[in-house]
Amino acid sequence: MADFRKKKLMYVFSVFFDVNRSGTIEKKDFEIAIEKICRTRGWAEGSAEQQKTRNTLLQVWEGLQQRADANKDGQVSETEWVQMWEDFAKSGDSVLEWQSRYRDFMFQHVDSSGDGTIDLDEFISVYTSYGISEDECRKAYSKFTNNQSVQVTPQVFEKLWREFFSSTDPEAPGNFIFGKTSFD
Ligand SMILES: [Ca+2]
Ligand SMILES: [Ca+2]
Repeated sequence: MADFRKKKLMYVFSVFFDVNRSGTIEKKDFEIAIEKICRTRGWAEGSAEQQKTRNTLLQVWEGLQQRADANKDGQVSETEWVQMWEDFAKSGDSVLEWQSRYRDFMFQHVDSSGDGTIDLDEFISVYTSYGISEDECRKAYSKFTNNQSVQVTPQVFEKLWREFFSSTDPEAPGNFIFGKTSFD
């Protein structure tokens, strides 16, 4: 796999999936993510929103585990993660079910106003919660929206998302949708 693509995949692994920084992705990471999201949004345990978030993210985990956890130890290691993306690229599939589920979840999560586009403030609010600086978020947003000239609708987001995971072109706008502007 191209080094550049691998760096992007490892960035997403560490910052968005391995939430507890244990070095592997496991169910616990999703449990923590669910709790954090619901706390941030003020959704009580047992509320409809909390249950929906929980169901969706646990489905993402199950789908990811099924595809990636080759040795069935309940953890997705870095090697397994990269291998899954290699296999995926070779398969010719356009998207796996867990990937589109996670993508749609993230879109709805970031679009907190629910107007069908991700604006800069919404982007900053969510991506800084993953530890990315506000300045970096601004730069990244500007890059993938071509200086805010592109409206981030679900269709645009889907295209950028696909670019992030597949493109080897360092200038592809999709490279920046996870808030990072350089992978050197
Ligand atoms: Ca972990
Ligand atoms: Ca494993």
